Amino acid sequence: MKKNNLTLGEFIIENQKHYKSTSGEFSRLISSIKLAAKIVNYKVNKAGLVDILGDAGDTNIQGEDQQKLDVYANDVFMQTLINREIVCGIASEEEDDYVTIKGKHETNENKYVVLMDPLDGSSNIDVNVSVGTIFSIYKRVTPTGTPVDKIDFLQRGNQQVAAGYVVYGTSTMLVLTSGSGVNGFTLNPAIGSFYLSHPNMKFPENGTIYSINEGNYVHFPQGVKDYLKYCQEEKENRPYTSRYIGSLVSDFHRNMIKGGIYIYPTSTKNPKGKLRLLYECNPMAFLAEQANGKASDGYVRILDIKPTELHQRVPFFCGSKSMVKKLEEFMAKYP
Ligand code: AHM
Ligand code: MG
Repeated sequence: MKKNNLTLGEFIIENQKHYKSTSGEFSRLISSIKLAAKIVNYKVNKAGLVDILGDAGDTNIQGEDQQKLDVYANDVFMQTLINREIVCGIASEEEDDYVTIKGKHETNENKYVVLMDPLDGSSNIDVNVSVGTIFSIYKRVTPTGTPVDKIDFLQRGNQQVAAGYVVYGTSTMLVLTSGSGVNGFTLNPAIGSFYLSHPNMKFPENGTIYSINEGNYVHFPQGVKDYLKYCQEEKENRPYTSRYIGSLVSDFHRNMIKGGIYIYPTSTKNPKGKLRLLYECNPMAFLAEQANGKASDGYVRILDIKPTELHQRVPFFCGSKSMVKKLEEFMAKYP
C-alpha cells in the first residue's frame, strides 16, 4: 500500500510498537480524539450558517468570554472521552479543575490522562478564520486503581506520551506525534477519514517568517524588541516576512511547513505571557521538537518547566531552531 493511502487508524496500528502499549488503549484513545475532531469539524464548518456564533454568556476561569463553539467543542471532547471510559482524567482549558474518570468498573484502571484546549483561537470564529484543537497525553504517575490526582496533570512536558492538534482550515488536518516524528493527516470530508498526507513533517532549520502580535510592541521585554528590529533589518536574508493569524495552531502549522518563529512574550499587559503551559505550550513544544524545531520561554526549554498549576501561563517562543536560538541570544542580554 502506498504510504499516503494510509488512514490515521491504519497508521496507528502499523506503528503500535512505538507506543509500548499492547492493550490497544492508546489506539482507542486516538480513535476517540479523531471522532470528537470530526464532530467539531462538522460544527465549525457550519458556524456561519446556524445561530451558534457569539458569546455563550459564560466566563472561563481565565476571566475570558467563552463563545458558543468553545463550549460545544469542550463538551464534545469531554463527552467522547468520558463515554468511552478510555482515560482516567481530563484537564481542559475551559474547565476550572480536572475531571476524574473512574472507568468501566469504577476501578480507575485506565492509565492515560488528556489535557486539551478544545478550541484555540476562538476569537477568529466570527470572521471565518481557522481555529484548532490542541491535545496532550501523559501516563498517570499515581498508581492505577486509585482516582487520579493533580500531580498526574502537573508533569513536565518532557513526559508526554503523545501530543497533537487539529487545524480546522481550508482542509481539516490532524497532526500527531507520539515521540517518533510528526505526521499530518488530512480529513477527506466525503468519506470522513483522515489520510496520511504529510509524513515526517519537519521545520526548516531556518526560516523567514515571524509571527507576533506586534501591536503590543511597547509592552514587550527589551530582548524581544531588539529581536524584532533584527527581523526588520535589511541584511543577509532579512527583512523577514511578518505573518500573524492570531490562531496558534494555524500560525504554528504554517511556520512548520514554511520555516518561521511564533512569539508570545510576556508584556506589561500579560506579565506571565498569555498562553497556557499545559494546554497549549507543552503539546506544541513536543510537536516542534519532534519536527526538528525548538520551543523555549526565552531562557529555558518549555518541556523542562515544572508546572505548578493547571492554568499556568508562560511566554512562548517556538519554531525553526536557528530562529528560536537567535531570539534566545537577544533575551540573554537582559537576564
Ligand atoms: P485562546 O485559547 O483564548 O483562543 O487564546 C490563545 C490564542 C492563540 O491561538 C493566539 O495565538 C493568541 O491567543 C492570540 O492572542 P492575541 O490576540 O493577544 O494576539
Ligand atoms: Mg487556547
